[in-house]
Amino acid sequence: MQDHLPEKLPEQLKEKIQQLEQEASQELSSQSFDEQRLEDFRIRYLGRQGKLTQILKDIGALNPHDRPALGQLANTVKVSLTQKVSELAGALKKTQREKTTQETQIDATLPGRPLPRGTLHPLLKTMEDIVALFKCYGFQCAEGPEIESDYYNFEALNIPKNHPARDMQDTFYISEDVVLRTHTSPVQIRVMEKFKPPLRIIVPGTVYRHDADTSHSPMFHQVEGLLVDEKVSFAHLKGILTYFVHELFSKDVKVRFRPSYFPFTEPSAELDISCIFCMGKGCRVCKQSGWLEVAGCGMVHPAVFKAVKYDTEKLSGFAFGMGVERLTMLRYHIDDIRLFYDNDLRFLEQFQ
Ligand code: 2U9
Repeated sequence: MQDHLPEKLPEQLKEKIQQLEQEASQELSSQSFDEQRLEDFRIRYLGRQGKLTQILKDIGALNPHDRPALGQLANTVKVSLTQKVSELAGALKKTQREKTTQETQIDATLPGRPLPRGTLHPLLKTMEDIVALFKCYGFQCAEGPEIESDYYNFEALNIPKNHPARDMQDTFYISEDVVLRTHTSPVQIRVMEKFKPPLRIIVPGTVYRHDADTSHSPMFHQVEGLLVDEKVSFAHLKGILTYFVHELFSKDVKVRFRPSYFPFTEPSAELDISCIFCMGKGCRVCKQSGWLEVAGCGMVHPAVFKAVKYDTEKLSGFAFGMGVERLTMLRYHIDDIRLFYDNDLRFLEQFQ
């Protein structure tokens, strides 16, 4: 009967099973397991090619007489090992779960982390402050396109064909008839075309001129204003702008209106304020003059009213314009216009 193994094998197999049990138990208790090592262990002993599976196969080849006792022994070891592996796997899973919970658990007793607060860009802050002041005097805010037709940017504003402002050197042309607006004044034209007087509008916006140095940028910002009604005089213009300067800077600041020229206003003036750095005594900022230029202004030119079909006999109005960069540089003592556009947080965070 060559099906069965020789007679001395049962004893050897029994020893082998006992040895295997000892070896496996020792390995289980002496090593630290992670999921992968435990799986390797399981495969090594209990897998299809595992040591214990091999022994079970050998038992199958024994004399039927020897099989039950050894079979039982091997099965007891198998059940015990399987149970130990599954217990260890459960324990590993539990530790992993606890670790994850600890890592993700929210400690509600911890003080909250402060969120970094954003701030308005200093230019936007100045624009909003100016607009807010004029709203107090009954002005309404208006806005319009940055890409404009030659008509709205120049023609309707009494800027003739040969005027230097139209020069390629000063204006960004998109095509022969289309420009990047050089001032926000086209918005006032559009508003006048749409609405009848009385009118009080304040117009903040971005404008473009071919210019760049420490005090000029090709893209900059303006706030312009327009008031149209019957019997509006230069005295009203002086009154409102003086009031505005006192609010934006201080009541101690003096104002003066110096004759000037703009194609869209007549008469025209520059608005100067006493130097806020030297109180009018003369310094580097005011170039020893004691005065700072802050805005241009004047009475709306009749040619502009004609362009929008307003009755020049009955109506009059005043207009003004100011550069937001210049005013902001004066307000916060900034000496280089490029700081506004660098987006350097060390600069911007100073305006909390
Ligand atoms: C209409 C009629 C008149 C707006 C005006 C100025 C004078 C002026 C400059 C200030 C500094 C531009 O940013 S700056 O370089 N502006 O001096 N602007 S009067 O006059 C208008 C506007 C619209 C319909």
